[in-house]
Amino acid sequence: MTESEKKIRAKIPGEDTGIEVRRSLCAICSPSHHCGVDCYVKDGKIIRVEGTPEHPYNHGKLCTKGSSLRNYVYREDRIKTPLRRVGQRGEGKFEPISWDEAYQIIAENLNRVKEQYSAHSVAFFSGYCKWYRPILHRMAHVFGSVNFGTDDSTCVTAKILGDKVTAGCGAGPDMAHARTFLGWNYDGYYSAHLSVAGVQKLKERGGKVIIIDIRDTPASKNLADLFLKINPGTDGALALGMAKLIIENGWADMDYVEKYTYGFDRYKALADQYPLDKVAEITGLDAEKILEAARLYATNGPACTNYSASALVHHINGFNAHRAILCLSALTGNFDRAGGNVPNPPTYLHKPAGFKVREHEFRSDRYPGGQERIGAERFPLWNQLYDEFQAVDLLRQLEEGEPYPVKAIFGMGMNAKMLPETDKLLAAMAEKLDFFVNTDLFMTLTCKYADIVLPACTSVERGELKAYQGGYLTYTRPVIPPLYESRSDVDILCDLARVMDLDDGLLKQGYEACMDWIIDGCGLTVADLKASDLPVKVPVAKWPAEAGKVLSGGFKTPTGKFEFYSETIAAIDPRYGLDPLPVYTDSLADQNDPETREKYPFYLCTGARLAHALHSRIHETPWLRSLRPDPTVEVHTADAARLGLKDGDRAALSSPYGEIRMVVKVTSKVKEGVLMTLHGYTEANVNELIGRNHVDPYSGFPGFKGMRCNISKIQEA
Ligand SMILES: Nc1nc2c(c(=O)[nH]1)N[C@H]1C(S)=C(S)[C@@H](COP(=O)(O)OP(=O)(O)OC[C@H]3O[C@@H](n4cnc5c(=O)[nH]c(N)nc54)[C@H](O)[C@@H]3O)O[C@H]1N2
Ligand SMILES: Nc1nc2c(c(=O)[nH]1)N[C@H]1C(S)=C(S)[C@@H](COP(=O)(O)OP(=O)(O)OC[C@H]3O[C@@H](n4cnc5c(=O)[nH]c(N)nc54)[C@H](O)[C@@H]3O)O[C@H]1N2
Ligand SMILES: [Mo]
Repeated sequence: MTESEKKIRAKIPGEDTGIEVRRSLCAICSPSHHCGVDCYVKDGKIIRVEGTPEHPYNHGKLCTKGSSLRNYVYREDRIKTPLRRVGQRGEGKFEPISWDEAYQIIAENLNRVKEQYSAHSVAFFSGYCKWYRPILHRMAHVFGSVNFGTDDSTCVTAKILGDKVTAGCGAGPDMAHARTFLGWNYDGYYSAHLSVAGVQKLKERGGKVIIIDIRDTPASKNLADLFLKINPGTDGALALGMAKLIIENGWADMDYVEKYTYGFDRYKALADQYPLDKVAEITGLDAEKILEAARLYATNGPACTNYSASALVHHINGFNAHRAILCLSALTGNFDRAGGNVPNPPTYLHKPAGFKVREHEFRSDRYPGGQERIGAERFPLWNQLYDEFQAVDLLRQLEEGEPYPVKAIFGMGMNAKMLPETDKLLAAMAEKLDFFVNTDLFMTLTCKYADIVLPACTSVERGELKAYQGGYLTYTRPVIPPLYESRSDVDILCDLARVMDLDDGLLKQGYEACMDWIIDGCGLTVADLKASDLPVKVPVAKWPAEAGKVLSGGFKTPTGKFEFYSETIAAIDPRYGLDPLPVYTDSLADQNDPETREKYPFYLCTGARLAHALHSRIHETPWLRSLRPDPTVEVHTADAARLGLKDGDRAALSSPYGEIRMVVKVTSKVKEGVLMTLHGYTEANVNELIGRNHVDPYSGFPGFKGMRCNISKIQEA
């Protein structure tokens, strides 16, 4: 072997090897992360991926998912060309067509529905991807439809709305200055790996960590000084019980409460209903541990809290559970205080970066009005506070056609498996829609129901704008050209704006012009950003966020205070029965009749994060699938013994809505009586077990993490 051949085998970049390192970001996972990656490219192909050491966000680190980026990009089931359906909806028979043809068919059909029904009968929907959303959102409005919806209908928004009604805004943990970290359903190792270092540093400084989770996790094992393994869905009761202890023991910051909060007396009266013995009974926790958690959090301050994006608000009592936990931070004077939770408004696509851009204006300036969004009638709080339709109501509106029919869906990464009763949703789409187009990387179950399927490209095949904490903006450049005939989502949207001759000069100019409009005023242009292959510090950025601004400037709530008692909720029509206080209710309240209890004795928790999985999108990525080859249900040792279940057995999981099959994993990490599974598998989709009406009435969020269920062994023939 020659020297040069050896270097090629070792993948060493250089002129002699023809290997070049090009930089991009990995967009497989949560948009709040998106690590910088170094892609080693030879002959137009990515041959190696590493974390970018100089990247200000991930500093060279890469998780399990990012490490499989190459395997993801080159998956064989990538959609290669635009496709037109030739079989029945759902059958999966398509023929390739040209981009021009696809655009023409889309334009004709969307305009036809608009003429025959109305523009609102066309719903624009985005799955988990966030990067193209400002363009899609604006396009929906310019087309004339109020109906833009996304996975925000089930992700984090319930928490955001809880923050809004209580404090006017959200507030992140100020880990650098805290003495105590209350990791309420925190397991960064699985869901946000770069956040773990901050907790480790706090421990190194002698700080204390409390973890509250329903299962043993790496965080409970490696980080917790105090671990509360709580009964699922009972967190609201724990938070109210802790409030009672904090008030009773004189640990509350009453100066703060008097100066900055509203509704304390009513909140105290509510907390009084949760004495320690009752809370211990509900939560399944030792009374001493509850007392210790309350004492530590309230007296070893400043203390900050993790507010999870989904774990709590995926219970039908989760909106109020989140509010009850948030209230503890005001009760102890930790909201907007250094070392507590400090507001830090999002810059772009939910990501705080210390400066403002015109994203909101770009999205909403062209809002057409003239009709209520999908879900408006059923979820008034959501509708009042969030500028998207509530997709959880899509199935009902499709079926009933009330208050008006939905006749077309323009989907990007739309994945029906994300929503309850997936099979019914797909059936309703097949039956009721005149036209459905979906754009994805892969031929998913949902794509099979589309009339037209468009091939999108991945993050390494496109350029995109992204903000990073620390005051950074980046505009990536493609590492390789789009594979096959795939295109970048935003190019597809801007092409369509031209083909449909939409009345919007900005969209017709293309993505870069739109981004320049959005970042106008930051002191940088897209051209400046493109000149660097690393994120660029924005001159006007202020980082880190300063504590105390809300306390001095006033809370953006009706009373200008932190509202233990929400006047926003009090103003909602009483027939909805929404309580202005963060009351605790049973997370299975709608399933407690004796028959259902008996038939479905288990508590099913779906989708708690694991390192190798992300929703539906990487179950089919071979390297990642190899880490857990089967859709698996975790069963407690005692339950398994009682039911005669062993590791590797096949079992049927059933609920009043359906039945799926999974492989058993016996463990003592979960609690007795609880079953845990991932979501997003096509062959074992847990959302077929979750009822469409099993939702939190405040947010509309489905109870993904709390549903009655049964399990039984399948006797193999
Ligand atoms: N049972 C249960 N259900 C849940 C949850 C749970 O915990 N349990 N979690 C909920 C939460 S929090 C969320 S966020 C949602 C996630 O909801 P989903 O939207 O289902 O998330 P994904 O499956 O990651 O992505 C949807 C699709 O986007 C495609 N995609 C990936 N990249 C691109 C791209 O660049 N362009 C385009 N056009 N498509 C792309 C993927 O291939 C995939 O088919 O699921 C919710 N549903
Ligand atoms: N690897 C990976 N990372 C992800 C994702 C992914 O799919 N895979 N998804 C991303 C997305 S879209 C989101 S929304 C976020 C979600 O991020 P998180 O909100 O952090 O979500 P989880 O990891 O599901 O939940 C955190 C912990 O809460 C626990 N938990 C579940 N139910 C309860 C309960 O009733 N009470 C208590 N106290 N704890 C409970 C779980 O066991 C889990 O360990 O993660 C993001 N990061
Ligand atoms: Mo999410």
